[in-house]
Order: sequence, then structure tokens, then C-alpha cells
Amino acid sequence: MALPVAADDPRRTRFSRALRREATDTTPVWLMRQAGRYLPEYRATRARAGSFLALAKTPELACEVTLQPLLRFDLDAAILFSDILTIPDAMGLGLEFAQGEGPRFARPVRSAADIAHLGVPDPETELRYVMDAVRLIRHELDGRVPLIGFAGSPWTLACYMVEGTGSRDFARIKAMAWNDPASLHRLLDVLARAVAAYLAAQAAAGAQALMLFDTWGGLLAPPMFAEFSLRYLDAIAQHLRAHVVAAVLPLILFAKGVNGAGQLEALADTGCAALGVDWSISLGEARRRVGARVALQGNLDPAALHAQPEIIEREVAALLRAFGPHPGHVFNLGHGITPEVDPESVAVLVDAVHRLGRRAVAEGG
Ligand code: 1CP
Repeated sequence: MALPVAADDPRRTRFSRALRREATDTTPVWLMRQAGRYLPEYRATRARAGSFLALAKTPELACEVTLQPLLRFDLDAAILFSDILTIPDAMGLGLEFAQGEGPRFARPVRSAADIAHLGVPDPETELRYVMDAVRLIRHELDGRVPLIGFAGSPWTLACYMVEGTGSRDFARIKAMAWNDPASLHRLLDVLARAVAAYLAAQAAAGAQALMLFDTWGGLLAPPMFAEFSLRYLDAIAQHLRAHVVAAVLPLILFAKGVNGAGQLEALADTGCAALGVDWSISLGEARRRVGARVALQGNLDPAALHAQPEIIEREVAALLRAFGPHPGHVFNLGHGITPEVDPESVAVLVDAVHRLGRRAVAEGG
């Protein structure tokens, strides 16, 4: 496999340096869901595995699909191939993915008694397949680019656990937030402990950056976001700072749809290294709001990958300009790549970021 690079290759460190807001030769780029259905080789490996879950639970295959986008594109980070729903699965909810549908739990969490039964899974036994995948990927990457480990936020995991499946509005958990907040807090508390242990174990297994996905944080109005999501993101960040290995790793918080009313500032106050930003706010405004305290990761509309190559380049240039000539930008989409994207468009995007990012960096200093 043609992955290893020379000891002084900037790709080894560009991403980590940008997260620490240090100068880089050009803007680093990786893409959420960079390993996934838009790649024919991913679809072939998944067919060989038999199902998405078999793929995620077999470390050799998870490693193979993690590396697939890196063999095609000049990306600056790898992200562990797994899913946020591994934790509720390990808690005993019975995760299934029906062909062509989203996730579904056989035993969703609906009552105080259901919540009382949940325990914190031991990452090195019940989630051993994830840790084995992290170790194997690190070995195969051989230092070419850093590996990102990740987990879902307690709120986002609870959304799926209470609803039992994906949803547009997750009405059941919102009803619980109003009608039985004490039970919901018990659920979020056990999830925060599980997520913290899981991320710390990924760090110990070799992950070099950690990312928390709060995909559904934006369903909550600001006071409820503070109470039911931010509070637990904060608890996890604090826990990781006390962990011998995780403490030195950059933590990226991505809370989709959460840009208003001081929320970005509050997320930065957790002490995280970087904020993932969706495309509903300009990077320039996000930066003005949080200052130089954290790096920013984002935030191209994923649908821009359906545009003509010249338009993709134009959008990349506009986004680099919006961030401005400062260190501390990791280029990404504002959410995951969709399955219909042409891989050629991803090549155009990655190339444009590196080419135009050099100029953006040079103008800065
Ligand atoms: O059919 C398939 O092959 C399954 C599609 C798929 C993939 C490629 C799922 C099912 N999960 C994944 C991988 C995955 N999931 C990664 C891998 C690393 C990467 O390349 O980025 C990551 C980071 C996730 C995280 C994830 N899973 C999130 C948070 C990020 C986000 O996209 O908002 C969420 C909400 C999930 C749940 C989930 N898993 C899979 C699907 C289709 C969904 C979404 C369901 C819904 O619409 O609610």
C-alpha cells in the first residue's frame, strides 16, 4: 500500500498543527464521511462484509475502508471507520441496519426502568473491535496523516436511543425533556461516562485527535441546548483533560445547527481545541465570535460537491477568504458527503484547498 510518506512530509503534521493554531504550509483538509457510499470501492467492501455492521465490527475491513479515501485523495487526516451508535449497541439496545434504511434499535429506551438498566460498556471488552481497528489503522497509516477517533454526543445518542431510529424532529426525546427531565438527565449522565471512557480508550489505542458529533444539538433552543447537550459535552471535555493520554490530544466539537445566541462561544469555553462549523454561518463571522481561542473546521455546503469544478474552486476560494489569513483552519464540509457525489468532485475540492490554501497562508504571513 502506497501510504507511508517521508519523515519531513508536511502531511504528517498539517492537520494537528492547524488544530493547535500553528502556521502550516497550506490549509489541511479532510471530509466528514470521507469513507462511504460515494466510493465504489467502499460499496464493494461492504458487499463483501455482508452488511454495514459486519464491516464496522471487523477491524481488518474497517481499516481497509478507512484507508480507501486516502489512496485516492491527498487528504490530511484519516477518520476511524465506525459509527456513533456502537455505544448504545454495546449497552444492549440491539442495533440493526436494514438494507437501504437507517439505524434501528430492537430495544429502544422509553422508561425510567429502561434507563436504570444501562451501564457503561468497557471499551476494551465490549467495544474491543473498535480499539482493534484503531490499532490496526495506526499501524497501516505508518505516520502518513493523523487518525481521528470519534463518538456521538450524549444528546445525539439519546435521540436515537429514545426514538429507536432516525427521525426529523425526535419528538419522543423532546417530550421526555419536558415531562421527565430527571430521567433524561440520568440517561445523559450514563452516556457521558460511556462516551468519555470510549474516547479515552481510543486515545490509548492510538487515535491522535478526538471528535464529538452533536448532530442533533440544533434541535434544541438555546436554554435546552445548554441543559441537555452542552453540559455533557463540557463534562466529557473535562474528563478527557484528566486522562493521561487523551489530555494531550486536540478535541473537536461539532454541534450541527448550533451557531446562535452565544452557543459557539459557550462551546469554545469547554476548552476544546476546535469547533466544527456547519454552513449556516460564515467562517468569518464564526471566527469573529470565538476569536483565536479555538481552531475552526468546516464549512462548505456538502451539496457544493454537485457543482461544476470551476464553481467548486470558486467556493473554496471564497471560504478561505472568509476565514482570513490566520492559522487555525481545517477545511471540511459543513456535514457529511452524500452518497450521490462523484469522487472526481472530491479530487477537485481537495486539490483546490491545497493550491489556494497555500496562497491564503502566504498572504497571512
Ligand atoms: O449503508 C452504509 O454503508 C451505511 C452508511 C453509514 C456510514 C458510511 C453509516 C450508517 N455510518 C457510516 C460511517 C460513519 N458514521 C462515520 C465514519 C467516518 C467518516 O468517514 O466520516 C462517522 C463519523 C459516522 C457518524 C454518525 N453516524 C453520525 C454523526 C455524524 C453525522 O453524519 O451527523 C450519525 C448521526 C450517525 C448515525 C447513522 N449511521 C448511519 C446512518 C445512515 C446514520 C444517520 C441516520 C439518520 O439519518 O438519522
